[in-house]
This record gives sequence, structure tokens and C-alpha cells, in this order.
Amino acid sequence: MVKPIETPTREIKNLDGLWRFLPDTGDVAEPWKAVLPGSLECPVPASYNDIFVPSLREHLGKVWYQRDVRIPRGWSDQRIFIRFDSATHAGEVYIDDTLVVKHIGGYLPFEADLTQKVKPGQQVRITVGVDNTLTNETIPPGQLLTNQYGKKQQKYWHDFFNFAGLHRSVRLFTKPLIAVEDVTVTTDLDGSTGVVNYNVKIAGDARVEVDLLDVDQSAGSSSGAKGSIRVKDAKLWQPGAAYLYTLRVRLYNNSTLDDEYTLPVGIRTVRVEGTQILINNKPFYFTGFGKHEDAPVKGKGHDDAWMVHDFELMKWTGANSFRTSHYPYAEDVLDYADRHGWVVIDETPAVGLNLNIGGGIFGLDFKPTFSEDFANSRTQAAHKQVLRELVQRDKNHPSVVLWCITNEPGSNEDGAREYFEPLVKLTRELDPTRPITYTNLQMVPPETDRIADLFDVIGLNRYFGWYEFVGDFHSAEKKLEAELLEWERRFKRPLLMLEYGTDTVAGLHSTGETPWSEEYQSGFYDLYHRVFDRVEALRGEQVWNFADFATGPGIFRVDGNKKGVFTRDRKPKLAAHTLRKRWLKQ
Ligand code: BDP
Repeated sequence: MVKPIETPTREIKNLDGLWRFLPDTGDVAEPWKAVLPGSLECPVPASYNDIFVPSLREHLGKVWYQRDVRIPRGWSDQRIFIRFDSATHAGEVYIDDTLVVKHIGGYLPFEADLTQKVKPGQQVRITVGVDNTLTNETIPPGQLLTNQYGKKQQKYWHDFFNFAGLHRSVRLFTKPLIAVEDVTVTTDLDGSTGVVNYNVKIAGDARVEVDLLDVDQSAGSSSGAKGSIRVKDAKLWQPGAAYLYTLRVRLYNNSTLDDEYTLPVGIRTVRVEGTQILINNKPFYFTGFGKHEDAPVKGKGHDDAWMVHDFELMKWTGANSFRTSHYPYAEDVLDYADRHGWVVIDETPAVGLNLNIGGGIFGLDFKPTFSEDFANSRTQAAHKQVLRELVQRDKNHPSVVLWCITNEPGSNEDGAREYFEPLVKLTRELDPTRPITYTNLQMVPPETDRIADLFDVIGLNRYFGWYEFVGDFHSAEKKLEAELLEWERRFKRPLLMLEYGTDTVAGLHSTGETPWSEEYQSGFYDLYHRVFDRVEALRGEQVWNFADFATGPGIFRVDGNKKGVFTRDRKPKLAAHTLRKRWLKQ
């Protein structure tokens, strides 16, 4: 599956906009069979939860989206597809009365071949059921509960609101009968010569011609479904200084062009050596953020204006990288990162594989995470599927330098190794070119973690000075340094601090170490940075979080998580200036 693009042989019709909308209450059987009742309309792309008044934050289960569309008259002799960039967390799609595809997993694309089901020029009704349910067989996992008063509740172990809906674009697109079905590109360096290896999968029989274009000129060419193009004195894709070539694949039947597909290619290498992460053979130090796709009103709906503004703010702080915590972001985000030289840690939605995450803080009874009742072989199968789909979607992005396969699992528990070892192995098979990481939870120090040695890079989330030693920077500093040195001593590989931060109310000020104040957040960062500069194996710092974000109901959070260095509407707190000073070395 390749992303739909327009080329001389391919067309797209975008279906974003207002769709008819119905939260499922069970009153309408088979809602796809007629026009949805009621008058609600919902924008696509957007989370539906915060659009309506009263909000649909409590809605559990399915909602229905529907619209009519005319298949372009000129689309004969083509194959016709519909593609959803995401449906969170499960989608089922009907064309008129017929089910055409079902997909589970809320942050990755899927498509359906409609060629036999629609005719060019015809108007059809598209109905999509989108389900927000999380169970122990979905990634992220969750549990549906009914309390003693009959109230149904969605429980989950991750700290962001379970926004749902059609968060990304919906498109109709064409593919020729003989077509490029997949392209895999890897790049290497041989001195100053760039090596672009490609592998094209095609449907049908055709001659494959491949060109690497540099602006309008050819930088090299090759033929055959698999090959290599060598580029003398290649211009490299560098952090902060992206350079992209275009790989053009053309399929021919004699002299007739059957299909043309193009994709941007950045020539770069990434490698772990000792305690260093090397990009283009040079040590790279990450500065930046763990983020969320989260904004007022739209929730997790992709929006180019918010996206570009976030990138601008990150650039203003002097950051060079971010992590797609805690799920794969819209492809537009990675395309932008490719074009602008951002370095990305690409994360799966496997967050909350830990039943003891709150318990660790509050001293609750231990519950086994890796057991038949929770993270079992079916959870693991869903996790494997997400890895396959993630690597398939993002494998060709030069900005992606590291896969993060899970966030804060119960990695000290029985069964953790058995659960994760096959996933690490699978990721290496899917992509032998990129290193792999995970983020380790504060409550799992190096002495008790059972999986760290499986990974090339160890990601750490630490909140000494917040969840532990709150108001006590002195002890937090000692503890942090001692622990980082222990990770370094035991594992002798790169360490990344992938989360550190404090909840902070914008506008709350204090003269000293008062939790929740802007000065406290800023002082916390100063403390961490002093320690980082004393630990050799520490190869990067990404703060938690870029901006305040929405969370589920609970007394633990006041109007969401406030660890942003920007507010939810993207105004800087004092800490944003503190980071800027450090990262821009001012
Ligand atoms: C970590 C999680 C992150 C939370 C953060 C926090 O990885 O999703 O939002 O802590 O507590 O446990 O703010």
C-alpha cells in the first residue's frame, strides 16, 4: 500500500468536509441502509467529541458518518479505491448497502478496492461506523466496565483523552490496472557517494524504469523492480538541513506508460555505535519534545494550521526533534518533518501496557499485566499488526530515525520479556536499517527492568522532582544522576530522556521551589540539564510535553495535563524561554 498521490496516471478526490453524523444509540438498525436520521453534521478531519454541545466526551461505542459522493466520470479503465488515513479506533465502511472494509487500529491508514462496486459517473452513499472502544485486544489497550449502577465506562491506562472519529483525510483515488503497489527505499553512504536502494512491488507485468531526480535533472537511473542508484557527491538529508531527491518509478508496457509513482528520498544513514547515535556518521544529540496531536475543538483532528504553528514554535525553542508520543501521527506531519529536517522518533500506539502505572504511585495492589486477563497473545498479535502497518507506512521517511515500540510498559513484570522479545525481532525484520527503542517507566529502575538489553537505545521517562521528591530539587538531582549513571554502567548504550516535566499553571508564579508554578517548571528543567551534562551516555532530551493537553476524567488532572511548556492554545510558559536559552546556546 502506497500513499495516494497525483501523477500522470493517478487521480485523487478528497472527501474532507462536513459529513452527516449520528452517535449510535442502538435505535437505528443498519444505519448505512438509508440517509442517517437527525440533523447533526460533523467535520472531517476532527475528533467528534468536542464539536457538539453538550459534548460527546462520554459517548461509548460507535458513531456513524455519512455522505454522498459522485465517482468522477473520467475514472473508467482505472481501479478505484477509498482510503481512510485513520478511523479511531476501528472503522467499517459501507458503499450504499455493502460493507467494503473493516479495520482495527486508530492511527494508521486503510483502504478498500471499490472497482467492482461503483461505476464512474455514479453517485454513491458512503457510510462509516467508527468505534472508540478499547479492549485488551486493541492497541492501545483498555477495558469496558459497567459499574454497580449500570453506568458503562471505558477504562484505559494512558494519560490523554480518548478522542475518536475520522481524524485524518478521506480520499477516493485511482490506480491503473498495472500499478506500483509498494516501494521500499533505503539509503547508504560510500564516502561522498550516496547509495539509494529501491524495491518496487507491482501488480501486473511491466518494465520498471526508475529515475532519481534532483530538482529537474537526473541524478541517476536504473531499471528493474529492484536496484541501486549511486549518486556522486550526494547532497545529504541532514538534521536541520533537509535535502530531498525525488524517486520516480515508471511502469511500461512496450512504450505505453502504465503507471508513474514518485516519492521524496532523503539520503542519510543512522546507526548506533557504543553510546552514540550517528546520523550520517556524526553524533547526534536530540533536543525537543514529546507531543500530542491535540488542540481545542478539533481534538486529534489533523489541521495544517496547527501543525505548521507547532513546528514554528518548536523551531523557536531551538529544538531539532520530537517523538510521536503516543501513536503514529498524521503522515502530513512526517512529510513536513522530511522537508524541514526534523528528526523523528516514531512511536506505536502501545501505551498503557501496564496495569500498575497508577498503583506504583498510589501504592495500590499489584495486578499482573502480562496474563491471560490483560496483555495476552491476542494483545501481542494486535501489537504485531500495528508494527507491520507502522513500518509499512513510515519506512521511507528520512526524518524517522528510531522506532519506539511501546511507552512505559510493565517491563519489570513476569511475562514482559516473553511479550516484547518477539516484537523487537519482528521490528528488526520489518526494518533492518533503523535502531529501536522503548520508554522505560520511572518505577522500573535498571535493577528490575527485564527488557532494556533487547533495545539499541534506552528511552527513559523521569519525574524526580514531581511524582517523587516533589518540592525537593536537592534530592531529585542526586537521585537522577545516580540512576542515569547506573543505566549507563549496566547497558553501555545510548540513553535518551524522552519525558521529564512538571504540571504547571500558566500565570502561577513563585519565588522558589513551589510546585505548579512557572518558576518551578523552569527550575526543574535547569536541574535536569545540569545532570544531563554530566552523563556521557545521555544522547538527547525531549521534554514532556510540548503543550498542555486534554486527558480523561479524574481528580488527578485539572482541565487536562498541564506539563506543556506551551499552553493548550500555544502560549509560552517561562520554561519555553528556559529551553530556548539552552538549545540555542544563548
Ligand atoms: C508518563 C506518560 C505520559 C504522561 C506523563 C505524565 O508517558 O503519557 O502524560 O507521564 O504523567 O507516565 O504527565
